[in-house]
Amino acid sequence: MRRALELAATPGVPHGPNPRVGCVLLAPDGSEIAEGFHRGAGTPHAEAAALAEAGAAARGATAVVTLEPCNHTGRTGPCARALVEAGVARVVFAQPDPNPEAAGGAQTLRDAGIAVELGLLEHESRRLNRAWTFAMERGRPFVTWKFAATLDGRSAAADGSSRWITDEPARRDVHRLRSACDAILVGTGTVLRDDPALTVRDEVGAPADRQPLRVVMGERDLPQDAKVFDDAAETVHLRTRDVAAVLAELHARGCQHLFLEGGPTVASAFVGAGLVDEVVGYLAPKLLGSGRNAVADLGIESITDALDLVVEDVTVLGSDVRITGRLRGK
Ligand code: AOF
Ligand code: ZN
Repeated sequence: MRRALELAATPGVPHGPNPRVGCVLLAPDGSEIAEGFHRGAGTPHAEAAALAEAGAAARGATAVVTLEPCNHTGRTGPCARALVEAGVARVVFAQPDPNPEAAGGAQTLRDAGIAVELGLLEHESRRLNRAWTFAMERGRPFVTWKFAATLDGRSAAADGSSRWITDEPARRDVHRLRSACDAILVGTGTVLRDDPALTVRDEVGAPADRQPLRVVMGERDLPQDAKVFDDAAETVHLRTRDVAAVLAELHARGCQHLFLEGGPTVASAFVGAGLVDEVVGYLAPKLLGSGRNAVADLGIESITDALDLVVEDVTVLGSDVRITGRLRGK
């Protein structure tokens, strides 16, 4: 299963709507017959790739897959049936398929007399497909709120200036995180004040191959010459302040991972509604003493009511520090 997970995570697979899946076929003596992994929407599933490589040798084999074999005919045929037809004797998978359209493969396999085991390294598979799994199970995108602030929590000075709080390595890191998301959201206030492009630039500053959807939320009108309306990427302006409605709309558009880059008002709307799952804060070794807070009032009066983060990572980037945490209870 570790090898199957490694295959699933093969670098170079384009970001898309499908999960990352790996598969290893083992002979009864435990030796490896074939391997496969999924290379993105529209291409063969991991199991199909491994079965194609194995040919007749798949008869009597054990298939080790990171995800429950699918049971549906989508862009490709059902893998559960393909495993049955190939004469596989046993299937071990990590993670049950949370996609209601594709689930049920384990039962199909059992009904065909195949031994099925599940749950091996499940956590690792869920982690690899964190946003996909979350969106399938919860019916909304996984939300990461990113902000940059001085050590005393200011995201802009008293005169409104905010360029540049963090240094180049932290800014490059933001582009890396943006590129792994499906949509980037800010409020109308950020567009009117900062006129950000909200695109992904690669190491040398050139536009990346794929651009996340740009989302502007809020009722105010925006100038048509704002950078978010250039043709570098697609943009939607959602004229609402209802964060749940925004997430429902983005989910319907296939967004699994939303990157919040808004100012304090947007941040507090999402955090206050309990709709931020992960926080990525870049802290610069600077002090301002006054100016805009990274997040606006959350209605919290006492330290005992503070929202707690479970810290998952702390990384030094140049002179700045990145702290990544999950909101407790998520
Ligand atoms: C994958 N790759 O290796 C496996 C998947 O649109 P389709 O036909 O490609 O189906 C996508 C669904 O199939 C996906 O959401 C998941 O539930 C299931 N299994 N998907 O992309 C794979 N095994
Ligand atoms: Zn499949």
